[in-house]
Amino acid sequence: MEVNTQDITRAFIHNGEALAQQFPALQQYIYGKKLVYLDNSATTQKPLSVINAISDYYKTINSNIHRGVHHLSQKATDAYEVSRNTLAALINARKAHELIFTKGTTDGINMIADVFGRYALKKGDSVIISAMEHHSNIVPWQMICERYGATLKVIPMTQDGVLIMDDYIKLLDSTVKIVAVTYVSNSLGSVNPVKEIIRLAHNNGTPVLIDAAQAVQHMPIDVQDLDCDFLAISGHKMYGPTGIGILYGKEEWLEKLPPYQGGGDMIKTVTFEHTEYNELPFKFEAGTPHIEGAIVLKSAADFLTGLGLDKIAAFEHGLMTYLTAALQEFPEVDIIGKAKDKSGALSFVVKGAHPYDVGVLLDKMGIAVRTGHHCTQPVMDFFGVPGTIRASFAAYNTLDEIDYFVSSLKRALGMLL
Ligand code: ALA
Repeated sequence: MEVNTQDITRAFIHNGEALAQQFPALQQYIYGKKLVYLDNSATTQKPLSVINAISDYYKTINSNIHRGVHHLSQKATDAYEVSRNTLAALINARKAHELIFTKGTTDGINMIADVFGRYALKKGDSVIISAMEHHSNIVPWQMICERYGATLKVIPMTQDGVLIMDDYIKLLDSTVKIVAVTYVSNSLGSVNPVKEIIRLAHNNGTPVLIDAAQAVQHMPIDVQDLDCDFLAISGHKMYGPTGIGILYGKEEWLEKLPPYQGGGDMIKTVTFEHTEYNELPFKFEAGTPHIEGAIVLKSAADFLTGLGLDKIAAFEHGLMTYLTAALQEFPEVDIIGKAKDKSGALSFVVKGAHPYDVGVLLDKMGIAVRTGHHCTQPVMDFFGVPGTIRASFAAYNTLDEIDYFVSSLKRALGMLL
């Protein structure tokens, strides 16, 4: 593959400096080598704006929300709702109350599997997922199908890691009550045609949940344009804190689905005989939430919009193209996932070397990658590999880091093969 490197920007420049300068964790040396962090699909590092927002929260706001009349409680409540508004704008939701704060993508998917299962699933029904789902978009549906006697159906993929749309169309029949698919595969990097998946499902009268955990940090997302019914994201993969995420649901769905958990905040009135549930979004936010995380998530959203998601997508596409071309020069390397449209993650195996051993040697050279099945065991089974080595990108990575990664991989393979 011929790559014109002149077309690729070497670093994302923001406010006159390379973006990595805003990330204290990236300034570290690991085993005497400058850290090269390529495990961004697992979690991203945090910019100073996010780190400072955490500290500011505890210095000036810390209080419980939606409860106290006192100043700090009001301040916390305001900041919490301002963050919800900002995140609604980030994904272009029609209304802020269509966003529920969750623990993360896994929590959001489990929530919908549980409440949708209660609302709609019965024996003989089915749920469609895809062959490249993360375990968190397989297991909750398996559990719920088992509970109600429904069947889990799987959209197959090609050897390139591309969903087979003709087979999807064949699976879409009157038994299908919901479709749940990932926007971007965490282990293959494939970007799925989710808009078309949603359109076809809607023609069948079926709602769709999108797992956007690996998309929201890499490309603009517009839930109204996609017309998805539900969409789940995680804060920590988009430069924000861990333990916080967003579940978007169309108002009409969130209104009719039953609440997920019972507790404080999700009620209007309670007697021993009957509970009247609160309005959206509080109906789905039982108990004291991760207030700090929710408030700080605004800073992560501001960071993304400040950089520009179109610019991030174009820049990271350059990193992906550059590394793909470099890896193709290694005769012993086989890239797993060859979809034309890829984002975020590049997986590969090395003939004659276990992914774990490659990962350990790279670590000694200061490079962080993830090795293993990446919580997608069915993907590994499909490709007949025990696991892969996965380099995954963020906007702060640079072509110099990719050059160092490639030369370090060469050294590691020299030791192993
Ligand atoms: N889902 C995360 C990953 O792909 C943890 O690494």
